[in-house]
Amino acid sequence: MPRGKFITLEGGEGVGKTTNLIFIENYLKLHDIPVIITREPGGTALAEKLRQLLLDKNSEIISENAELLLVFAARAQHIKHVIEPALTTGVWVLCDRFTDATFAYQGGGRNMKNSTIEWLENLVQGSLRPDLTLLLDAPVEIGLERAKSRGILDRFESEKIQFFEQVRRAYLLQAELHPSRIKVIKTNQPLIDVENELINVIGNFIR
Ligand code: Z5A
Repeated sequence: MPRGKFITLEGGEGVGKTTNLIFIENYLKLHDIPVIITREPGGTALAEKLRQLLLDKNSEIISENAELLLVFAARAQHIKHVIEPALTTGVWVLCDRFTDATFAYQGGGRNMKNSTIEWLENLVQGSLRPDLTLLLDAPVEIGLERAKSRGILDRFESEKIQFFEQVRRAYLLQAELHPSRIKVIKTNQPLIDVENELINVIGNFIR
């Protein structure tokens, strides 16, 4: 049985990851591709608990190292219990955020060294990397406006605008570094146009 493909969705606040994840899942199913959707941080019972700790804005101040290690601890569980078992049985995995988010948020947002993140990436993931990454990109103000309209902001969403600008820049840099894996899709356009671009990219990928 061929190994499943690992597709990740990335982008800053409110760019439309969750909205488009469902669309992509349906598109793959239409093509008879077995697929699961999952998210980071999260995806297992322990990883979801770590997610709550990471997003809780009433927690004690979380140090940058602690934040980075919590993200990778959740990822280690997720890979072992969800991602690898699916891929090895031929199921495709569609994941809302993965390690590009660490380069963007902890690297770009918190100014942590990429070499530290890369070291943890190799430790926790071995050779596992996404086969395709869809980077949804929109100006920071648009994404934040959309995210705010949903109500209470979490620990990350409460950061200042400069943080999100740094996150966005770091994401776009990741795309420049990995042009064959990461496809940038602008989401400051009507949803129908975003969906058409997604069909284009994923259609090519399937073929
Ligand atoms: N984090 C980290 O620091 N390091 C890591 O390694 C990882 C994560 C993996 C949780 O992520 C946090 O964890 C995240 C970084 C950190 N920071 N935060 N916050 P999350 O994925 O749960 O959180 P999120 O980025 O806040 O996701 P989100 O706010 O749910 O945004 P979204 O999924 O991209 O957007 P959406 O819910 O699909 O869309 C937002 C609204 O816009 C919604 O009402 C839509 O109907 C609307 N929308 C979407 N597309 C359009 C278009 N094209 N036009 C008009 N309206 C639209």
